[in-house]
Amino acid sequence: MVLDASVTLEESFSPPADSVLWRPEFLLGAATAAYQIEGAIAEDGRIPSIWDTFSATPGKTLAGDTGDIACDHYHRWQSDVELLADLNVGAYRLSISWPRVMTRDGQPNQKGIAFYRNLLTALRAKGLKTWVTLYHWDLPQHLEDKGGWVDRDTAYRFAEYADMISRELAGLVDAWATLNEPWCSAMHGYGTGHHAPGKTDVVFATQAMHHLLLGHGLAVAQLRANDPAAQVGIVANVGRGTTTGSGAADQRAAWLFELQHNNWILDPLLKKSYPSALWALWPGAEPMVLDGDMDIIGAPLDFLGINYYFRTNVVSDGKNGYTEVDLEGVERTQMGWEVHPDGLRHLLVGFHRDYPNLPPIYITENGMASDDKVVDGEVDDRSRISFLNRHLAAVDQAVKAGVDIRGYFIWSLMDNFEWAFGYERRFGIIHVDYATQQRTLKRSAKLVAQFLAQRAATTA
Ligand code: IFM
Repeated sequence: MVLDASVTLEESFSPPADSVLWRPEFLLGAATAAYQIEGAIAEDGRIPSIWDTFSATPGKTLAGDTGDIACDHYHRWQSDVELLADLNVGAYRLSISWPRVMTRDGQPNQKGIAFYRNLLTALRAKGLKTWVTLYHWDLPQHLEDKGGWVDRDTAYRFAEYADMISRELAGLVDAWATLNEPWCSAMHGYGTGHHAPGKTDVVFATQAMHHLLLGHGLAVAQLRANDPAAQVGIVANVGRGTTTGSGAADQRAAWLFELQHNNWILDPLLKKSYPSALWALWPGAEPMVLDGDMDIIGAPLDFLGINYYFRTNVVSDGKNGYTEVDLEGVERTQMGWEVHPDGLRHLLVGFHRDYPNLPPIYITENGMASDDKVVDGEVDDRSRISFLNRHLAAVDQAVKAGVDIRGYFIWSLMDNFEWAFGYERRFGIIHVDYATQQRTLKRSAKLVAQFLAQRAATTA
């Protein structure tokens, strides 16, 4: 890749000299997920996932888009690894497709496993650290047919998958994350129905969350046993909630928003209990928890992955909950999400204060969607550069406030299948032309590469 010589570091990606970003040990990477980029949904023995079923159901995704082809990464992974190396990033976060690597009867599918073995080997050969998520939402459909995450048995099936794949790939992974964003799997999958499998009952959502977390805890033990040199953690999406309301009920509404989004996951992981206020918010939805579950869920972690995107403004609903109220005149991304970097700083500092056993943090996702177009071979995504700059500054502020944050992954390496929003929403620092599968480095990608080259040169 040839960098555009007219683009200067000072112009738009310029962390101050004392920023943590300049430290060579601060990991800067890019992230993707299997279903969002791989395609090849019926090749080499891959079996159907809940997202194949959901996206093929009319009305579930924008324009009826599916992940059938996506970025065709399954066939283009070698050139995608070259692009990653050109970006000078220190790490790549990817996910493994459970239905690609495990047969219906729980046996390893060696052809699917070979894809990841080759990919991880190539990444390592380029000097990249490998961050592997086991579950980024693509549950095998046959497990959903038996009840999915609402059924406790799925947690045990997940542990078997973790056991199998960590034996197969031991030594090739720097960091294993069990789950990506259990909140979305549980709430959007089983509560709102916006995601696969599209169920809509909060009682399902809370039980699914418990089984996701139980599966996580069981998997942690397998990963540690099979791949002792690797770090083991989990990735949670977190949300900042504030209120424009003036009353105590509105303040409580904002508190409840964060409790529901953040503490619902972090308390069981780090305090071995669910926040009891949840059951007043969702009467009758307390999950069935068996003796010993919370100890399994609360197993020590090497890292906590934090995904952050936006702030939500809420007011009291006049009962025991909250209602979202959009703020006027604020900066928003193509998703309609408010750009609010200080929310990230605020949450990180709060987690550091509230959880004495908080493990080291990696920001495992942060980024924005914009309606990027290729013009004369270039993609000028200045809004993304500004977004990244401001969020990285927020991370730096949190580090200076004492939070142990060790890395940051941009979501995403390339434009991809944005779940219910299909291909219209573009999160990548690399543009993908889905008709030709042509990849074009956006301006943000070039600046990140340039910054990392400069960092390497100044710290060599
Ligand atoms: O694309 C998703 C990703 O799969 C999970 N975290 C949020 C991203 C943007 O919506």
